[in-house]
Amino acid sequence: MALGGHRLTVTHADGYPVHPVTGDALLLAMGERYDAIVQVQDGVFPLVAVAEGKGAQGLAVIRTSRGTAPRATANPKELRRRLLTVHDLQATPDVDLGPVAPQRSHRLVLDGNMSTYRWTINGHTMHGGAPLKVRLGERVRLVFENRSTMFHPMHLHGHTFQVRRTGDRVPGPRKDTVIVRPTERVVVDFDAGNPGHWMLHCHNAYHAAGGMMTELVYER
Ligand SMILES: [Cu+2]
Repeated sequence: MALGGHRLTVTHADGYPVHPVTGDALLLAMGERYDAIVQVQDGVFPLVAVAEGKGAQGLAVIRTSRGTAPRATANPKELRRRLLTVHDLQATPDVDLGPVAPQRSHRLVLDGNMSTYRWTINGHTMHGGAPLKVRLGERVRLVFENRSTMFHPMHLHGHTFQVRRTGDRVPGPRKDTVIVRPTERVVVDFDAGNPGHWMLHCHNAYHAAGGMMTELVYER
């Protein structure tokens, strides 16, 4: 998404503060939330969200003075300038989980295709796979590997995680939903501090309904 004629300064990811970063466009998925500050100019401007992999887009209009409204097909040049992604962001120290070594790690291979419309985690749909186990007090690592050609915004209930940037060591933002792009590997860490049975699923509802869900459970 982008706002024509403006730059965006992202300040929060899924409600958690990040060191502010300025760019022209922002990549976000179903379930993700970003806060951004813009210095609104004088005029009428298109706020455009372009759907990945489709020839469709959404439009809102920001108006601060008289002028002609942009067309529904408005295509601001900001969309082709600096695109901010989750990997540009870093949590502020007050919400950084710190460099604790994970005591447990789960690998989650995301797969599926448009012809069968069966979307899987480690080869299983929700009803076929074993739950992911954790124990109270552990630092847990989730490693998402996307082997499909679709984006998967992965969302964990009951917890927030910290995305690890390149090399798995650089701390990224605190979040509860993270996009895993095709062929991408994304690493997140969280503290297991909320016993229960929690869903972990793709936030593209069509993919979740097609099977891309699993459960996180606490061992005693
Ligand atoms: Cu998905």
